[in-house]
Amino acid sequence: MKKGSKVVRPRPIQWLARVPGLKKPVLGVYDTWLRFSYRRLWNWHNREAARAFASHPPSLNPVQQRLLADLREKGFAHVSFMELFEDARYWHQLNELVENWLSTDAVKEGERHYREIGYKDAHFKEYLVRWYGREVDGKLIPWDSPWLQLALYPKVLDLANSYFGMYTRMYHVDVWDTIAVKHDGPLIGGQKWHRDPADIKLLKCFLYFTDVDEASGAMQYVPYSRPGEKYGSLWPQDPPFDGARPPGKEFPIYIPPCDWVTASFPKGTLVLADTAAFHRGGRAETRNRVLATWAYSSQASRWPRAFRVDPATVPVGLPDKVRWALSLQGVKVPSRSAA
Ligand SMILES: O=C(O)CCC(=O)C(=O)O
Ligand SMILES: [Fe+2]
Repeated sequence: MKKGSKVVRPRPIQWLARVPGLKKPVLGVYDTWLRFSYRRLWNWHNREAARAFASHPPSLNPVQQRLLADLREKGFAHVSFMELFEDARYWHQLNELVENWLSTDAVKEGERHYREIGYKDAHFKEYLVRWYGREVDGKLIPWDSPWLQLALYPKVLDLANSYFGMYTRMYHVDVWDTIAVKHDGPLIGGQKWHRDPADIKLLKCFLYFTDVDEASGAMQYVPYSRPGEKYGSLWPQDPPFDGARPPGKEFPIYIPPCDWVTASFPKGTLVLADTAAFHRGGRAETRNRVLATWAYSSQASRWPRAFRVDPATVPVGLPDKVRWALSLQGVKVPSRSAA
């Protein structure tokens, strides 16, 4: 397995790999099998989620249908929050939460530190101040987290599930403040062209709380670069272990800039992208980019969820799609009244 990959192996494999002398052979054989079988067994691993979804297909409104058509066609879509959610109060609530967060000392200190010295020896995603924190932390978040609720909002979740043709698994949620600083250091983290590692089909959402353009680190995306498409076989992922990071110099030779799109949109835009395709973003130079972001994979994904929902806060009687999204199927959760 590639160093640094976060893939979770089954318990028995983990135990066997702890026996002295067995680590290398056990992981070698297991990982070879996983690499061989992941794509081949993807539909099989997702069969129950697909069946459950097919037995209760959501009915999508015209806006959702347009987004779904765009996603299917090119892996990329956008819409204004108001057009999709039709709820000005909800938008103002979220916006106020973000404004309050941005004015906290912790965020201001994070921005100041990166602008003054942090950027000099940054090598991954130090250019972000994050509401919840690094992906690896598996942070415990409460059920009523406004950002979790946004990611589970039926209009968005139904769209994600329709794109996958199954009940999806939500694996990431956060709010990012992308710090603007002009410098000539190397591109780092998500600023370099890459395919995400979490699955062979993905859906990431980005809700803008600032106007976003190239100077504020807008994401760039290559339509038709998902597996199986025109650019899909260039620098493929290594599923389920890793995405891909093509060499920056060669990239524009194989994929000319006229085939890239830039997610420059006003505040209040929701951007949706299948990030198994090539994308990059987050090199802000003049203005910070502030967005909420969350992501869905298939159920087959071996990638760890970046957060945990505090089980004591989860209500009973959740819809199936939410239970699948949070892997709560079959899990008994205590009701609030019983607590
Ligand atoms: O900051 C960006 O626009 C890039 C983000 C990214 O690569 C990702 O969320 O997978
Ligand atoms: Fe990415």
